[in-house]
Amino acid sequence: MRYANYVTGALVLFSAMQLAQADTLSVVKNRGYVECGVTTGFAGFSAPDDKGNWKGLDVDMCRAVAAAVLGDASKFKAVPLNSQQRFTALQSGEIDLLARNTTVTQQRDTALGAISAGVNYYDGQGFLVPKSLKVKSAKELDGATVCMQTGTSNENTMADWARANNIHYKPVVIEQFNEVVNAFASGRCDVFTTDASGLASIRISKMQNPDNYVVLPEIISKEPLGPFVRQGDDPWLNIVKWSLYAMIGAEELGITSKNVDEELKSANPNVQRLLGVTPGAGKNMGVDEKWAYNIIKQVGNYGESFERNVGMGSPLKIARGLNAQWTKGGLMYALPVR
Ligand SMILES: N[C@@H](CCC(=O)N[C@@H](CS)C(=O)NCC(=O)O)C(=O)O
Repeated sequence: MRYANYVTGALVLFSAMQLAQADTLSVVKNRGYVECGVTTGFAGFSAPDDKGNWKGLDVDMCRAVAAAVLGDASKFKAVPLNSQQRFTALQSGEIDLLARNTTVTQQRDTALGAISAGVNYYDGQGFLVPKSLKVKSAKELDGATVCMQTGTSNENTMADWARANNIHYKPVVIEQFNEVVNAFASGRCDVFTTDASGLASIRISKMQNPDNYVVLPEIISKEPLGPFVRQGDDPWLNIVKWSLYAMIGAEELGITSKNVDEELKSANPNVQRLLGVTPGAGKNMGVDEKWAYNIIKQVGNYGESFERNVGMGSPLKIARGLNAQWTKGGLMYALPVR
């Protein structure tokens, strides 16, 4: 019921706004920065550091688009949004881009006036529990109180999974992220359910003693997370989509923020096209031929961003898993720039 209201409300707002800003590229160029929807603070994916600079794998999407369009990765404004607020902010034109652990689903990609621009993290929904609960498997959660956030895909997935597995649970659904976290930390609920990446982040950055908590082995859904833009603005959709592909493709080609200047001399035609040495890709999108060079130089390739923000070089220590390159058994596969 709650979810239905949220969807209906969003649709009403969408039709009222009627794509007020169809030409997002011009709007962004004139404004001089990208308005980028992120979370209210989710370590590793989108959170401000102690100096107030927004960092994370999703924030790198904001930075990549800023680098591609404006030549400067710092020219974006992070707009913090909770799960419930995100699609309305996109529909109303408050943001140019939603880059915030958002699962691509058929409904979101069609009926909300939003459209997916790719997947920057393949995830699945899981469960975080205190070790004191003495539960080793999600199958033992019958009778548990389960915390989750309003307006997430996690609400419905939890209900579907519980029904299928004949598990009865008491949902505690809260709109503000920090309030759900506090409800869980204080024992108001036994379990926190959301994307496994989110659970890793919550465990490390929000729990006073991470060692007292464990993520259960079951992953109950596919949660392909990625950026969204408004429907009806294909040139902008292309820019966001190809900014992500530039990062993924650069990793496949072995181009990094460190060696990108060297790579300008590469004899590989794929490298030459991506870096704008052979022009065309920039013109096709109405941006500078150095669009991908600027992304790679200032933000790094996908692997660099992954390691720095959520991988082994970060507190989260998440393995590449499904997010490895397709050449290494993962799902990250950039479409070719040619
Ligand atoms: N991938 C799921 C869940 C994403 C989500 O919003 N997760 C919560 C985690 S509990 C979150 O990011 N909260 C941060 C916030 O609201 O600022 C979805 O797209 O619905």
